[in-house]
Amino acid sequence: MKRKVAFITGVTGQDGSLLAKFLLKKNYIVHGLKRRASSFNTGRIDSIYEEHQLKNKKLFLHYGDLTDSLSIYDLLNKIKPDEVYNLGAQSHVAISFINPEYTTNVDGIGNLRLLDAITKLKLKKKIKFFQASTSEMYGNQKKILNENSKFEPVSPYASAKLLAYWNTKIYREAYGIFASNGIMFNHESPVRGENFISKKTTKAVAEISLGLREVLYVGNLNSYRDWGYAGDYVEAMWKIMQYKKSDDFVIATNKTHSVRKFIELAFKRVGITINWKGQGIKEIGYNKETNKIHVRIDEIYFRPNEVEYLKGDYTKIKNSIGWSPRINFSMLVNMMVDEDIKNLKKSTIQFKSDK
Ligand code: NAP
Ligand code: F7E
Repeated sequence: MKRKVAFITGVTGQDGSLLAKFLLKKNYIVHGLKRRASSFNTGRIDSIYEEHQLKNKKLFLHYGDLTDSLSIYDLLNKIKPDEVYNLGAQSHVAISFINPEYTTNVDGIGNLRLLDAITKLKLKKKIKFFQASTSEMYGNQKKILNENSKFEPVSPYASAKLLAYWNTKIYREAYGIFASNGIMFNHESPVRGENFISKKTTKAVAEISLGLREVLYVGNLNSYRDWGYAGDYVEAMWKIMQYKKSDDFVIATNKTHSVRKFIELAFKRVGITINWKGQGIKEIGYNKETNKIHVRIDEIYFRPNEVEYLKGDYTKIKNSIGWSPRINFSMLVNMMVDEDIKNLKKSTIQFKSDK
């Protein structure tokens, strides 16, 4: 059988690297877009690159950028993929307030560059397109959200993603492209970026448990997120692309937990019970047994606008495509803490033997 060809933007990121692994296991040929950087940015895919590229040429990386129409057009023309997964983005909500124009260019117009290239190329092959849309598009509604809920973005990241969401729909309807949106709620993994609250917490907890630091500084403890496991979410992306028709699907767990709860669970994994004292920026989280302070608030992590509560209803994808999450919240937190401890121990041993 002819091997399918996938093109992934954001292949060096959390989801892109997990999706590349997933598709390679399914015998795809995978092409990924990577940005030029002054230091290596392929840490998440180096192991699979060695395994697959050197042995039987299944994984190819190409320099390019979502802000560069020429590179996008040229690569699609050369690769002629069966499936395009647009996962590339400036994906940090707080940073989108600092770099709103750049975020809009990459996250909003980047999507348009891909969609427009697909229509203009007029390839014989029908290219399928997946857009990594986000629960941030809903903004602050404090209710369970599904495909019919209204969008009320409250950050430049969310409005850029909403532009991409609409253009995905518009190109589907106007040009008949197979173009689907996965409206994804937060999803994490051991390879999550280190400035998202999940990974920032689990890494700090691992360091605290090994005596390498004492305090974790955070912002808003009281927001709620619907946290799932990224490995489950890349499977959902692929299933959406194999479905009989293109459409928009919420990918979520239908559960929500506070940042505070995430932190408590992560500490629990290493045997520390966190108690809370004080209010606002004076609030602290301390070890119930030793009284040592392990969590403090730093205002720099507050956002100009906050999404306080997110919870997604994944009934549509469950009933139509047969996808459900496998990893629950506590399994996710434990997995991330365990992996961070393992990696830290490895690097400490490495450091000692290097000395
Ligand atoms: P991530 O770890 O931040 O990865 C983003 C990827 O995009 C990286 O490979 C990054 O390259 C690349 N990128 C950034 N700017 C680019 C540009 N100008 N041109 C080309 N590539 C660029 O994000 P993620 O968590 O894997 O998320 C994947 C996608 O899903 C993103 O679109 C995100 O907005 C969306 N999403 C994520 C979540 C979530 O909870 N994870 C939820 C909903 C939607 P470098 O490695 O060089 O930085
Ligand atoms: O924040 C609060 C913060 O940055 C989660 C992205 O993948 O999911 C992600 O966006 C919550 C927020 O993720 C800190 O204020 C407290 O309420 O981990 P986060 P996010 O903003 O929800 C959506 C679905 C995406 O699409 C995005 O690409 O945690 N929080 N203290 C903190 N957040 C961070 N980053 N750092 C703190 O110290």
